[in-house]
Amino acid sequence: MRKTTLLFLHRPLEKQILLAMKKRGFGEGKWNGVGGKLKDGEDILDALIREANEEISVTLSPGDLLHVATIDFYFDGKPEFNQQVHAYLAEKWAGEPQESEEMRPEWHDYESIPFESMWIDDPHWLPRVLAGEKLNATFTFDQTGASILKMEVNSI
Ligand code: 8OG
Repeated sequence: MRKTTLLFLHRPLEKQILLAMKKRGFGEGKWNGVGGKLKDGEDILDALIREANEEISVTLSPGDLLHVATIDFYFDGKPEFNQQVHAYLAEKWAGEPQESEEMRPEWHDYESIPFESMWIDDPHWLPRVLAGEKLNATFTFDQTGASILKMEVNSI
């Protein structure tokens, strides 16, 4: 299955998460973390560090990235869309998050995460990883990704 990466910067003491508004491409108009596909020869951490730099101009060290979830996404009747998302949190980075052509970052309180403008699976796992859990999850969507047909979210 195709692997993609996803990273949320957060401030655990202030209970704030950095979300970025995707300005173009897949997921346009949604708040999300940063990340994307691996380039040839990259591993997951290389890809996350590159994407965080390209999308919001922050610099991360591999040791600052905490793996919090592996999520398999299946699209009913559209196996070419299936993907495995490797989700991370970081509470240390260098640089001030900046807007790019692709993303507009903004801090949000854990209590007021705008789930109505995010991927529909996010309310089922993001609050749990922010509360300190590590998860393995599987979501099956309909062909368009507009509804969840089946889901399983397990603590590891
Ligand atoms: O490179 P591209 O823009 O296609 O990467 C898509 C990004 O979106 C990547 O960071 C992984 C992330 N992503 C999905 N599905 C979901 C999802 O259901 N929830 C969240 N929060 N992010 C997702 O591809």
